[in-house]
Amino acid sequence: MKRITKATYLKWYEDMLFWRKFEDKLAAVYIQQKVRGFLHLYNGQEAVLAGSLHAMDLSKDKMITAYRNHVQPIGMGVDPKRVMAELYGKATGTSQGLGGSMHIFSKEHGFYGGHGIVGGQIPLGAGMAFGDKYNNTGAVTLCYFGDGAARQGSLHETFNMAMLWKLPVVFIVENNGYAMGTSVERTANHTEIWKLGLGYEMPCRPVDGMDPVAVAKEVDAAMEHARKGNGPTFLEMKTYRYRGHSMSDAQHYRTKDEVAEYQKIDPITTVKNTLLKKKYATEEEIKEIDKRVKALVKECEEFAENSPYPELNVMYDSVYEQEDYPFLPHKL
Ligand SMILES: Cc1ncc(C[n+]2csc(CCOP(=O)(O)OP(=O)(O)O)c2C)c(N)n1
Ligand SMILES: [Mg+2]
Repeated sequence: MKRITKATYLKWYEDMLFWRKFEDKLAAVYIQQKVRGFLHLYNGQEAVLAGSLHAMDLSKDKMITAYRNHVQPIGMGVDPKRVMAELYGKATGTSQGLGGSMHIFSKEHGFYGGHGIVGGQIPLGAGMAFGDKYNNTGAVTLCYFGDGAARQGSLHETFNMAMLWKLPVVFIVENNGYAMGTSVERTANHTEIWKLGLGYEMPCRPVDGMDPVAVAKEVDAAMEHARKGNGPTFLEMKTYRYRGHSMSDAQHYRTKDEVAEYQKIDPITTVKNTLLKKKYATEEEIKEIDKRVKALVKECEEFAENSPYPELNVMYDSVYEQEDYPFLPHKL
């Protein structure tokens, strides 16, 4: 694995803080109705992404996830201004403003969405890995999904085939404790989701998803395993989301104390404390980073605000049309 150095911790702090503040800004502009539709925020789960990115080879590896998907493409190199513009529905967005919050996508950066069908991305992730194995690219796909998605039948079909064909994919469940308002305890007779891999003899492990170091180590080992042709691994990231499922969630299913408990092990605070303890940064230097983050979030907001909405024709350009399509005659 690439060494975890002072530079890594500094990057983790700045990246994670930026992702957190980016999401906070989205929450604010959503309330002002500048961003519409559904909005699912990643606050609390940042260490999963930070650790994963450390293990990836961004020149070729791929990522696919669910609808909690604004900051992953940013981590993979997509311009955050374009992500914010996409959420605003503006022409300068990653999908010309036609995708919105749940469908950020950038093939160029190896980020394949952005999927609203719970568990829909699990077979798609295996398909991407199949393509890489077939074409001998040496790339590995990281396929993320939630604890709720882990209960979908598509997981079982995919795990079976991924093992049979030894596909270069790492399945990562981000167990944040809840699927909308339904706790993991209420969805199954056991709560150790990683054990679902055992039935397929797939290597599987639980990981502290609040610690980017633990995440980086486990994702790196799983990616190496896949790159050597040994097939998939299933990792359960034990994590937590601070905000509601989406912006319309009143959160009656949990207490404020529960959220506060997890905030005590917040990955951003932990990394900041490490920076200070190891003397990798002074309080002053941390303030400088905080300032840079604030300025970049502002830049994203201004870019999105000042961008035009798409031209009307874009809507038609994006619809499949075939004049001689053999429609069946309609019968009442
Ligand atoms: C097939 C399908 N069923 C139901 C829904 C409605 N739905 C949207 S999100 C969600 C919960 C998913 O929770 P989880 O997988 O734990 O992800 P998290 O939101 O916690 O990241 C449900 C049931 C959906 N989008 N797709
Ligand atoms: Mg969940």
